[in-house]
Amino acid sequence: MRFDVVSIFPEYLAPLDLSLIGKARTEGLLELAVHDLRSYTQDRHRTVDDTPYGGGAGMVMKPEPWAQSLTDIAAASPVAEGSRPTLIVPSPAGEVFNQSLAYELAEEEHLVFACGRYEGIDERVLEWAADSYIVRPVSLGDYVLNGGEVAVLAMVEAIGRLIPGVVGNPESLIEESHSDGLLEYPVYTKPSSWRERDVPDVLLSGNHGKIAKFRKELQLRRTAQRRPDLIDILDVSNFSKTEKNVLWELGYAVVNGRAVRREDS
Ligand code: J9Q
Repeated sequence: MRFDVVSIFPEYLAPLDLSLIGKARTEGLLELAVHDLRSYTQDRHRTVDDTPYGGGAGMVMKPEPWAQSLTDIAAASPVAEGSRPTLIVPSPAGEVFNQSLAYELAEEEHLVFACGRYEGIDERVLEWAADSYIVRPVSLGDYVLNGGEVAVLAMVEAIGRLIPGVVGNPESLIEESHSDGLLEYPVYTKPSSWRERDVPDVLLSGNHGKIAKFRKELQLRRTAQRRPDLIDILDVSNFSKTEKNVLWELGYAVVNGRAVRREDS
């Protein structure tokens, strides 16, 4: 798999030389190049931004340096004739990045990331790029970053680790893929008693049936507390009597295979 990243702050992407992704690059499992947008400018000041038409705060990234860089990168793309690389544009106005999008993008042969700064990239770049790329504006979530670089670090890690051979222990990946739409249960290690806090007894019992039941209950409790939006979309049609009882205790009834909030009374 090949990744290209275009940024006016290429040093921001230095963490991709380290750890899991750095090792995968060294081992040839993935190719990654970072390009300085300013190297595609033509003027003596290497200008990448200008004032917005129509007024408003801040600056907008000029189209031509983007066109120069994206043309070069598309020309060197490893994708087959008649197919297009994917251009990911980090933007708070994009579709939200999640694990299912990570799986989808991990199937691609060539991903190009365009890191915007300031108020964003001239919109015509995204329209123009659609001739040679599948263009996807992507958001990391509803908060404001100064630019796309940190979003790209997160996405490259989430996608890169799904490439076969990148994660040393593939059992971790299999376990994740079987994740059941609930938050993970809490984990503990030695010592069993630490600063007057004990690991729950059941985890020391060796009773694997009881342990599984205990963990599922904790998953349900913390999901209801922290991510009620996940409870709303949960398929509970195959839930056991005890699991349904936990949901009831948490204020939910089971209706048509869904957990629905009971009236407060
Ligand atoms: C480029 N706020 O924010 C959330 N996901 C992406 C972003 C973002 C931003 C500014 C520029 C990306």
